[in-house]
Amino acid sequence: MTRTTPEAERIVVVGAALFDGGRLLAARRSAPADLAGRWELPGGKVEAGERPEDALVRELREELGVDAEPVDRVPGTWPLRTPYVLHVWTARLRPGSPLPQPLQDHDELRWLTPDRIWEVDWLDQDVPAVREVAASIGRG
Ligand code: 9L3
Ligand code: MG
Repeated sequence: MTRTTPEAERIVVVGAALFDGGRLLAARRSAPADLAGRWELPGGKVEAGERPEDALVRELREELGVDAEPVDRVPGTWPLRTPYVLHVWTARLRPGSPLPQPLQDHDELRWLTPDRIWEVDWLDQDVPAVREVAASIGRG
């Protein structure tokens, strides 16, 4: 039987939809082994007592070495491995280029133009979120 995790028991993972000149940033996971080689919206777990926007800024600094500014929550909650759920925020990069940081989650980054968004092998879990993000670009 499948069941959805009650809201109070969920742990939110925040992912970033980072845009630059109309391109979306995708990050290739290097760990854990079952996710390695698949692409995701970079981010991570919100810690106890932390605001999701603050978690996003912290994760992007840790993982990509950049300073980012959260803009808007993309509507939707997508299930990950229990008890995690994915929320996505659009974010703006402050000056500086993202680079995978040593001993973090990624080994490659790619900026995707809208016509190339589906050319990378997104994590299954991220596909519906990326679809929503892609639609929101279309809506402007
Ligand atoms: N996860 C899935 N999609 C994403 C992110 C940022 C994370 N866009 C999954 C992978 C891990 C869990 O959430 O199983 C926690 O992520 P992290 O803290 O290892 O980045
Ligand atoms: Mg992460």
